[in-house]
Amino acid sequence: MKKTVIFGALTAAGLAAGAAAAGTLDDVKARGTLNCGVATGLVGFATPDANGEWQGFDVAVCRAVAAAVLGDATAVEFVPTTGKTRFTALASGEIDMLARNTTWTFSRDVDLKFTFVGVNYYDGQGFMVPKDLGVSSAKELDGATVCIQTGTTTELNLADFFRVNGISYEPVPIETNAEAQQQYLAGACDVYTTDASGLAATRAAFEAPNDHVLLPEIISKEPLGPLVRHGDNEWGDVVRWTLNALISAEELGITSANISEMSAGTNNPEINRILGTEGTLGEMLGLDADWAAKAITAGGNYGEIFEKNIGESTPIGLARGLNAQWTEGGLLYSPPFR
Ligand SMILES: N[C@@H](CCC(=O)N[C@@H](CS)C(=O)NCC(=O)O)C(=O)O
Repeated sequence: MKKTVIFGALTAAGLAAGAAAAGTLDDVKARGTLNCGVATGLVGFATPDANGEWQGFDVAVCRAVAAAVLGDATAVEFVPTTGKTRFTALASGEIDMLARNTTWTFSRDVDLKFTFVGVNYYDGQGFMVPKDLGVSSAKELDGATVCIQTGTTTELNLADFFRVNGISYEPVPIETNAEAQQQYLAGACDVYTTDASGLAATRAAFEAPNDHVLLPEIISKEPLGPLVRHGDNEWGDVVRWTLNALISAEELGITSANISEMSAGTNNPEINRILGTEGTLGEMLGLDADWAAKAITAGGNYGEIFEKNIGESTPIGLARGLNAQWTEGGLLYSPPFR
């Protein structure tokens, strides 16, 4: 196997969100737009379409928050971030929140001082190889060159996996997914490793997706979710409960098709509390009574957002799997709206 490129020492250490100021909700309201950090480009998750409009599963979280806070799902300034730049962008206040396949880990919470408000995609790290390589397990990758995005959990998991299995590899450090795709297709590395959802999205963009296989091993837990700075709990609550509203909406059967009808009142008290016809949940958050209705209207409930952007009917073709509702055998479980 090819041996290329040198290892770059890569860590997000040294960052601190200490500069975080409270009052993000007021800042966003005063500004009239939400500054939302997303990926630089990952089909299905966050990518500008032919008209330059951002689309995707992570983008939908930004739009839902903008709709909840500002009543306008288009009032978002999307800020592309790489694996490396995303934490500085959030810590410095350049963005109000990050919604970019980012894994919730101990050190990002405790050391970098960010609050993950929930999980919008339960993932795990996988490997993609060209079929021609003739490899059927990651354990056969001894000596391989591996394309890997810097500043990610992927780097550390990769090192752990090879160490535990007593095999060696040569990392080919990469900044963005687009670059990884290019390098991998050009043969600069034998293997591309990242979160399995990212591999599926990347492969879907290939001219000949069937010439590449995802190996069976999933070597880590990657709970991906939106995050905010420590120290601004009110803002954290807004983002957390917007995500929960999307998840609960699916569980309770609130959809794009029926939301205007349900917003007139139903015989389910929890639906009424979410949609603001009963109780004062919006007021508690510092938002309008119909904040969640606006968030759900922005792109549909969690299930609708999943199906439209990354689901089985899209080229990315992801099954719900762990991301099914708890009532369907998955891990999605919103706390109650009461
Ligand atoms: N889950 C990992 C990896 C996240 C990551 O960087 N993923 C890549 C590939 S799925 C990505 O989003 N690329 C998009 C881009 O480069 O803009 C983490 O949080 O560190």
